[in-house]
Amino acid sequence: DIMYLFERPSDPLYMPRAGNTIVFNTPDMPDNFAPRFGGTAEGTITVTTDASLAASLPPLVTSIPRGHPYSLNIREHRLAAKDVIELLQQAQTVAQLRDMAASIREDINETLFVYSMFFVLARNKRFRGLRVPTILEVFPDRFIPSNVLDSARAAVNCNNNNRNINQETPVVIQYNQDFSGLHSRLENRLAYWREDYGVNAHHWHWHLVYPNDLLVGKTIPDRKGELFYYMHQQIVARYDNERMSIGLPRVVKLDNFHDPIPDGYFSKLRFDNADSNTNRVQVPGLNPNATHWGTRQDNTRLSNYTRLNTFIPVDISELELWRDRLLDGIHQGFFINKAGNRVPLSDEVDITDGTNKRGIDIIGDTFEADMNISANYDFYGDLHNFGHVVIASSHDPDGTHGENLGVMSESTVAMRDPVFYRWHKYVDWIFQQYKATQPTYTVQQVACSRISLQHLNHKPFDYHILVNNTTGGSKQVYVRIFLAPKFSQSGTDAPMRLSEQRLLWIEMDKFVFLLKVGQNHIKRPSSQSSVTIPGEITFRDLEQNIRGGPQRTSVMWSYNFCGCGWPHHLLVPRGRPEGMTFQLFVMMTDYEQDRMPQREGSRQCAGAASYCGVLDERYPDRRPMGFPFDRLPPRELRTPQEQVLTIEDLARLDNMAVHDVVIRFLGEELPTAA
Ligand code: CUO
Repeated sequence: DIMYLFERPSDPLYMPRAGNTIVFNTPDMPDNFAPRFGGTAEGTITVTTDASLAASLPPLVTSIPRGHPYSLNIREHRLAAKDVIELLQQAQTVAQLRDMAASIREDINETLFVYSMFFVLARNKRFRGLRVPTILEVFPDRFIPSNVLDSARAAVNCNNNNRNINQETPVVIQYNQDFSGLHSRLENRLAYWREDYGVNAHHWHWHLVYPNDLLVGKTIPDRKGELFYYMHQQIVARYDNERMSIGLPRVVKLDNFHDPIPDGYFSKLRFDNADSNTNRVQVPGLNPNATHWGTRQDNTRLSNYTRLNTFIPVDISELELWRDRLLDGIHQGFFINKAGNRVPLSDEVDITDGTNKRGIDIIGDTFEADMNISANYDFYGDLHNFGHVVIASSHDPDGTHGENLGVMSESTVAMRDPVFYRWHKYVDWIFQQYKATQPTYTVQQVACSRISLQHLNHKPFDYHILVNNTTGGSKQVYVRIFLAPKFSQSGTDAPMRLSEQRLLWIEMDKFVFLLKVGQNHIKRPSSQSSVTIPGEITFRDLEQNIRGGPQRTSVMWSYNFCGCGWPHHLLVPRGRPEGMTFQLFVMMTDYEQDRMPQREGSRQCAGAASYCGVLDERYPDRRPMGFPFDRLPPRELRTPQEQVLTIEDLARLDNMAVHDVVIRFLGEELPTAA
C-alpha cells in the first residue's frame, strides 16, 4: 500500500473521498493515474487521513514550496527533513505510517516527502522489509529530459485510450545521443557518464544513507566523515579515468572562487508538476512560474548567496574564511572544539573499540558539514554544502530573476553538471592536504611478508589470481583490487609516477579469501565487486516484462532499499577503441588484522560496502579508506638509482602484484576529444 504514496509525488492522491478516507480502487482509477508500481492490479486500499497532522507541520517544513528544489546542502532544508522524519517515526505499524504519510503528502515539498519516507523505511527496523520503488521511477523528471518524458507520455496516452494497463505492445522512446548538450563542446562528450541514471541514483542513495544533521549518537553511521571523503574521491578518480579514456584532460579543481566558471550547464530537466500543480506556494524570492532547474551560462562568476527564501545567506568571503580555518587546523594538526579544546587530527589511532576517530573522519564531519558532529560548526562553518549552494545559485544569487536553484543543489541531479567534479576535486584537494601531513606508510605497514603472490592474470570480468601461501597454515586474507591508467597525458611513454597516479587508483573490488597452504587459484567474477550494485536488474526486468507481455508485476520497478552502490555497468572505465593501457593492482593483507568487530549479526545491505558501508554496522575494514593509496608510498622503496617511484616499485613486495591490462572500447558511438 505504501507504494501508492510514491506514485507521482507531485500530483494529489487519487481519492474518491468519504470523510477523511481515501479509497484507492485501482481498476477504476482515471487514465492519468496508471499505477506504475504494479502490485495490486485489482482491489481496494483504504487510507485514513488526519487533517490535523498537516495543520501541525512546523513552518520550516511548509516554507519549502512544492515544485521547487529541495536541497540537502541547505541547512534549513535538512532541518525540515528532521521535523518530518520525527513525525513519521511515531508510526507503530505500516498502516499508521501509510496514513500519516498520506495526511501530509500534499502539504510538503515532494522531494522532502520522498526523502523523509525513504529515510524512515530504511532506518526504522519495523519497516525494513518493505520494498520501495527506485528513485528513477519516483522522479523520472530528475533523470530524463523533459521533451523525452513528454514524448513518452504522449505515446502512452495515445496507445492507452482504452485504459489497458497490461498493454501488449510496449512504448519505447529512445534517447541517448547528445544528452543535455552537443558533442561539439568537448565537455559534453562525457554527458553519457555524468547523466547516467545509475551514477545519479547512487549519489542520491549515498546521501540518504549518510545524512547530515539528522542523526545523533549511536545512530550515526560508522566512519561517516571518512566515507564522505573516500566515496567522493573515488567519484572524481573514476571521472578522471573516464576523461583520460576519451582523451580529455583531467578535471581542474575549482579553487578560486572569484574566477568565472568557463563551462555552463543546461540540464533540460523540468519539474514534473510544472503544469499540474495547483498547490504552488507563493514564497518571497521564488517565482511560481519557474518550472526548470536553474541553468548556468558559460563564464558565470560566483556571488554571495542572498536569496530571501532561505534564512541563512552566505558570502564568498565566508567560504574563504571557513576554508582557511579548515586548512589552519589541518596544518597545525588539531581543530579547536566549542569548549576551546584541541581535537588532534591523526590517522594513527586505534579505532577498534569505536571510541577514537581518525583525523580524516573528524575533518570529513567538519568539512561536509554535519552540525551534530562537526568539531565546531559555528567556527569551521559549512564549506562543502554551501559551495554546492553558491554554485547552484550563481545564475540568480539573490533570486530576483525568480529562477530555481541549479542542479548542483540536489543529490539526484548534481552529478550531471561538469562543475560538480571541479568542486569535488577541490574538496578532495583539502582532504589531500591533510593526508600529506600523515607519515608515509612504511614497508611493514603495507607488506604482509609471509605470503607471496606469484602471478596475476586478468580476463574481462574475471580476475584470476595465483597465490603461493608459504605461511605453513591456512590464512584468511583481504584481497584488494585497484585499477588506474598507466600513462600520463604528458606525451611520454614512461609509466606514470606514483605521486601523479596515486589519486587515479579506483577501487574495483575487495573481498575475504581463505588461502590454503601452497598454491591457490582465486577466481573472482567482476559481478561480485564490493563497489557496485547490479543496476541493470531494473532493465532486465523491464525487458522481460516487455517480452512477456502482460506481466506487470510488482517486481518490475521495485527495489529493496539497499540502492546505494556504484552502477555495475560503469565498473570499468571505457578505454579507447585502439586500446588503452591500465594497470591492475592486487594486494593481500592479513584479514585478522584488518577485520572490524561488528555490532550485529545480520549483514543487510552489504552488497556494495566499499563506497556505502554496511547498514547499522562498522565499516568492514580497519584500514584507512583508500589504503594503500590514501598516503604517499613507503620511502624505503626508493633506491638511489630509482628516484622516481612507480607502482612497479611498490609491487615488488611479496603480497602485491601489478599487471597491465588493455581496455578496448567496442561501442559504436564514439565521443573523443580528438
Ligand atoms: Cu555528494 Cu558534494 O557531496 O555531492
